[in-house]
Amino acid sequence: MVQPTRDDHFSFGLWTVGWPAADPFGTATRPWLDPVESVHRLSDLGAWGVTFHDDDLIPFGSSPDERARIVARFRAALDETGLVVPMMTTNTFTHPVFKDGAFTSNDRGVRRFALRKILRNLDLAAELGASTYVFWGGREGAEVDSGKDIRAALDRYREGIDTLAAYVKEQGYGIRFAIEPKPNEPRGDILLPTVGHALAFIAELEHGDIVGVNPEVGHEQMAGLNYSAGIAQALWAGKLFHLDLNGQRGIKYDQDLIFGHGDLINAFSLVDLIEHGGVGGAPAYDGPRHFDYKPLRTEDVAGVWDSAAANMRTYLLLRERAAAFRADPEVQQALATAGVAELSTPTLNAGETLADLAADRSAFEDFDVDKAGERGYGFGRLGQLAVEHLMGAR
Ligand code: GLT
Ligand code: MN
Ligand code: MN
Ligand code: MN
Repeated sequence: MVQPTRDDHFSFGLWTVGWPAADPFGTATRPWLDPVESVHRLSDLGAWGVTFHDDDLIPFGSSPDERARIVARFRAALDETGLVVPMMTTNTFTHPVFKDGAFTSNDRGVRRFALRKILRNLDLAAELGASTYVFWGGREGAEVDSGKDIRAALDRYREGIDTLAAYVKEQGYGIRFAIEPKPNEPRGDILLPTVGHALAFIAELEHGDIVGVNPEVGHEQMAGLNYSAGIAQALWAGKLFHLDLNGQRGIKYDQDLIFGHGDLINAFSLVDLIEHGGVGGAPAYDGPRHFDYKPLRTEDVAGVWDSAAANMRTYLLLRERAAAFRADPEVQQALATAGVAELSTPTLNAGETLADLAADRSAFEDFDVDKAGERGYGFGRLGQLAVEHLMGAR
């Protein structure tokens, strides 16, 4: 039951297990990891997919020949293991050229270079069968307010995304874009800092039909927000195209901990939502369960693979606990007491007009506000039942 299989659709970024653990205060603590080895190890652990930035696989500045050779070797590993590439992305943040951003750099030459770098990687994504292309704009931002014209930056962001989306449609690639919000780090303030900002931006695009979001647990929590509530709104908008699972403990630097190694109660509600939040308890989201975490800097190579397995195991355990929570008659009773299902009934009757409502004395003149005000919803009891299931106490 807690043994991952391909059907679970777990995927990992090459940059996660492959992180050599250099941070702003110290050098790498682990050796470079060959992407081909990562493919084999992830496959052995029961993962289904692998994702990557262009530069994770093909070092920045490689010649066309080198590029072709590296891709062919990587492809052979995919063929051998059966691992798929469900998502790809571009590194538009490591090289100094991107220090003021890619789509939104004040330097127009940098913006044009960024578009070219992404364009050729979109061709590779199509070649490898990826259906989602992520845009994490970590360098799209500023530290000095007067140094960045935010409205112009949003114009350029929109121009960039629309130009690339038009290309994908023209080529018939069948790729959808997913914007990944983050409030800060590495920039002091990043554009499109939360799921809500990204959804509002997408509504302004010409090709917004193929653009959604890729929310990361830690990034929303860095902004003090409720991740599973943000995921619910993205689902409601029809825009949850992908997600990044990890752990974060409060409002601080981006921790990228193992999934569940942070706000475990919110991780529980997230798994419950995506696994059972659809019609009749079906999954509400059927895309990849993608882990974007970093093995702790203190771990050796064995610890890297332990931690990769831990992400999947935690997810599966939460899925088990959420199913038990839903099946528990006391939980069903508590849900009824709380009126959770009642919220799905429209507030007006079918065909009822505002005049009908105004004429309905039971809605106002005869409505017993004091009695309605006395109702106990029992949310505390419901929350405790969730915690007890989570703790394996029920
Ligand atoms: C980077 C970032 C992640 C993004 C990756 C995609 S790169 O590691 O911190 O959250 O998902 O570009
Ligand atoms: Mn992160
Ligand atoms: Mn990260
Ligand atoms: Mn991420």
